[in-house]
Amino acid sequence: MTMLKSFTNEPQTDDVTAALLNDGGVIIERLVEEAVIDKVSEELRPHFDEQGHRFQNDFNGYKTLRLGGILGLSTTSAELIAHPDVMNIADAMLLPHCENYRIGSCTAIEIHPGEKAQTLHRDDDFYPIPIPGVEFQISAMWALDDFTMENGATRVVTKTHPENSMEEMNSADVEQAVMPKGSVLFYLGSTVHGGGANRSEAPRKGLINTYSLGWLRQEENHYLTIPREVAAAYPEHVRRLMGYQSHGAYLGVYPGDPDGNWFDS
Ligand SMILES: O=C(O)CCC(=O)C(=O)O
Repeated sequence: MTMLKSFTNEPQTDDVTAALLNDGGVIIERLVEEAVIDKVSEELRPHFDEQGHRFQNDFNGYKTLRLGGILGLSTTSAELIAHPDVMNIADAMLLPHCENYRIGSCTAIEIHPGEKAQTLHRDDDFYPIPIPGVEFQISAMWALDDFTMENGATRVVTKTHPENSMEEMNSADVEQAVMPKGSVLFYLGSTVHGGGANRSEAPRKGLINTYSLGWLRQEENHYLTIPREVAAAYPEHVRRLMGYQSHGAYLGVYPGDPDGNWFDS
């Protein structure tokens, strides 16, 4: 059981964002068909096996496989990354503070049996200057397997207050995002969270996508991570999410900018 609010049956964006702002995290259950999830998992599998170990360290763990640059590895992942309901939540949360937003990072994470719980952390902390009342990003964590208490469902410190120090966090407020495969957990950039320990016998696979305000530097440099021709083959709304768009008339302009912000377009 999780105390995080879980919606089913096409919830209203307002209800989801209200729960997200109130609790720091919220789940929409079974937002996509299992077939889509299975296709993403199938596309990622060889990459997990070949290079998933490269990201192992004290923070990510040594029994966890990870992958970045997901749009370069799995074209089906765009169905999750640019899912219309995710875009609605991101619009509501981020557009009050920017003209457009983009992917911060896309990371696939497979936590293997025996992995310990990840250190709790706050994603917004890598931006050096906080702005009270402004979330720099939101995250959408897709369950590519069922997420259970035993297999390492993401831990979320509910009602995290951005001004609280990590030491002030109460372990009683840590909830696990238990959810069936195909569900998505949203949490705020200010929400303290981390991967859970895997005490089960099978791996737990998830895909976390962050969306950050358009005037911030992206966590993962998509122009250099996703091969140019792969990026070009995606539809415009996905290319824009990768960062192929300027923010207003002055930030990140380039020849071919889809809004015509380059001086000679
Ligand atoms: O795997 C998870 O459930 C969360 C991972 C996470 O928060 C991170 O790696 O930053």
